[in-house]
Formats: sequence, structure tokens, C-alpha cells
Amino acid sequence: MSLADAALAVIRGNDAGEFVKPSERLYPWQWNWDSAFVVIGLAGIDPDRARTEVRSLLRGQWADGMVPHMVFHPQPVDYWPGPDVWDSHGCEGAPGVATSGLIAPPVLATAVRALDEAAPDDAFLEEVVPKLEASHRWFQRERTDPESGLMVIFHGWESADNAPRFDRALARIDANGVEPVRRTDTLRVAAEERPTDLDYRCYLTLVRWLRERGYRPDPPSAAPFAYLDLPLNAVLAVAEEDLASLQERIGVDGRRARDAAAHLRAALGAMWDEEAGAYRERDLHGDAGVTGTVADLFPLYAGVPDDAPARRLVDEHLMAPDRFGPSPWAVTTVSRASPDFDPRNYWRGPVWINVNWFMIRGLERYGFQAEADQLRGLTLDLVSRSGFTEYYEPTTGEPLGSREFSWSAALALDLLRER
Ligand code: 2M8
Repeated sequence: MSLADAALAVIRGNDAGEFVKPSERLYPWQWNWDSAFVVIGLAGIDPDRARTEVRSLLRGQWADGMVPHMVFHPQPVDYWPGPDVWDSHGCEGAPGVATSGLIAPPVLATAVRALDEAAPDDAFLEEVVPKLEASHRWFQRERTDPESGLMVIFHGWESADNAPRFDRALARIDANGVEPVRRTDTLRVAAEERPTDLDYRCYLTLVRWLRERGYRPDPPSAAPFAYLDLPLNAVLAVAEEDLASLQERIGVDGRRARDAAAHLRAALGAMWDEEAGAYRERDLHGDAGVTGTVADLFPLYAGVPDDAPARRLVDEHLMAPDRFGPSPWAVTTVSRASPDFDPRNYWRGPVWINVNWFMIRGLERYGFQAEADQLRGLTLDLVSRSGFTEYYEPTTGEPLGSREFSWSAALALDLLRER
């Protein structure tokens, strides 16, 4: 079987009809950016199915525009935290289908643009573009930190769960008052590859706190965890550009989205630390500094640095074997030079295919074609050897987390198309 056929078989195998599960057993519901990646993978192969994926995710959109990070299409599955923990139906403006109350890095407009380029469909754009516009306006209204101009996240689940950059912010959370957590993930994946029980107690404490406020803390800085996450902001900046292009394609004014992209890029640019030759991150309750996680490189994806600092980021960090680069596999999610680097644990070191995809897109944006080709080749070699798993040990390439993982397959399809 060819690599493309094998990738498509993973997506078909996880297809629940209206949405593709991230993986069969570990993640049995619809997740936001997972679906967007599936749309990118299916764009040139099965556009009708890709449109269904977009529509099913948007069924979870709240009245105020938020597209949540999970949509619980009714089906009996054993997964915790499920719809009862989120209790979205008790919140103002929640949709008919149960959802979470958090968001994910918003890849959807980028995915719809890829779909439109592969298979243009004006009627579909007229249906979904206003919903994308509402979701981006929601970010501006609900999540902007007025001081930096960047978006705030309220939970690690809104970006990269247990990434070490969140450790200090999470250590401030008092998880003592919360009921015991019921882990279903560690029934399916080795505990050493997943967040700790203490992490989960903090996660649940934050969900409880947010739920009491209808998931809308006002102001955002009131949230106990309030982090200016570089990946989410870079993803939104690109999504705003993509939304503006979609709007202009159907004769709608794209100026709000173009301006928002420019503002976000400028705000991300202000996080540059010349001495470190890297971007800093900030938690609204304390300075996180340069965190040594791959988040520090995400401004590349949005074209934030000029060519010279971009070159520096690539040579000294992204492609450097003692940092994030090939040794032999790449990109690590935490620098190998960081004391927090753990090659087996979730977002604390392993290679993830979506991160590679973002970095390849960034490299191409700058015309760094040799590095983009190298990373694309490595990524495709890794999935050929180890399968479409959730994440990979960066020295051995060993598959970790959940097997037959949809976004690894979907993004491999996209990378194969570009080769
Ligand atoms: C992971 O997140 C879920 C919670 O939402 C989990 O750990 O159980 C993250 O990798 C997230 O980014 C992803 O969307 C989700 C499904 O693949 O799994």
C-alpha cells in the first residue's frame, strides 16, 4: 500500500460519519483543530467529505461566535472529561449540541482556504465565511490582552496541554478543592507518555472556575491561568489572512481580518528578545521568558521576523541538532538543551506532525526551501517507518501516544501533495 493510501485508510477508519475522531479509542469525539487538519488532508481527495467536517465542527459554534475545542456529537463513549463536566447547556449562548467551553488554535479558516483552492465552491463559502468571521471577532472581543494586543489562553488545553512553558502558571493553581479525577486516557496510553494526575487536578480546577463564569472571565486577566501563547497567536494571524482572502474571493470586505492579522504580527514581533535571539512568552501573572519550547519558533509560521532574525531562528534553533533540529528526528517540542526536555512525554519533547507542518509552512514562507524540503522528507520518513501515531520519540522514532492518529495521517497527505 502506498503511503498516501495508508494515510487515507487511517482517516477513513476514524470516520464517525459526520466527523473524524482524532483516534478511535483515546479521542472519540470531535476536536477543533484535529478536524481542521483533516479538512486540509482531504481537500484535494474528497472535498465533499471535507465540507461535512467543517459543517459538523461549526454545529458547535456558540451564539457569540466561539468555536469550542470539543464538540460532543451524541454517541455513547467512555471518555473523561465528557459533556457533564463541561455542562455547556447551562451556559448562555451555547448551541444545541454539547461542547466544551474552551477554544483551540484556530486553524479552520486556513483549512477552508486550502479546501477552496483545491475545490472551489462559492455557495459553501457564502455559508461558512460569516461563521468564520464571527469566530475571529469573538477572539478579538473576548480574548485580547489590551496591553500586548495578543490573545490570552485560559487553559493548557487551548494550546499544548502539558508543555513546560505552562509549568509556572500551573504551579500557582491550588488543586486541593477539586474532586478526584477519573482518568480514561491512562487506560489506553502509558502513564509516562501522558500528563500527571496533579496536572489533571489543575486542569479540572480551571474548568470548574471557568464554568462558574460561563467560560467568559471578565477581564481575561482575572483568569487564574492567563497566558499569551505564541502558537495560538501565530495560528490566528495566519487564519485572519486566510479569512481575508476567502472574503475577497466572494466579494466581501476583508479589511477587518487583514488589519487583525497585521496587528497580531506586530504584537508577536514585540515579543522578540534580541539577546536570546528568540521570542519571549508572557503569562499575565508573571514573566515566562524564553521558554525553550517550540512555541518560541511559531512566529516563523506567521512571517513575523524579518529575514535576518528568521535565518537566525532557523540556524540556531529550529534546525540545530542540539536544540529542536534533526538528531536524527525533528522537530522536538522542547529544546534538547532544556532541562525540561522529556523525549517520551506528550508535549514535553516528542515530535508532533502538526508542529512539523507549521514549521514547514513557515520555512516556505521565507523561501528557505532547502530546510523545508529536509523537514518534509524527514516527516514523511518518520510516518513511513513508525506509522501515523500521535507523537514520536525524537531519537529512536518510536511511536508514542495513540496509534492511527488522524491529524498525522491528514498532514502527511498534505505534505505528500506538496512534494
Ligand atoms: C489533546 O487534548 C485532549 C484534551 O483536549 C487530551 O489530552 O485528552 C491535545 O493534543 C489537543 O491538542 C488535541 O486536539 C486533542 C485531540 O487530538 O488531544
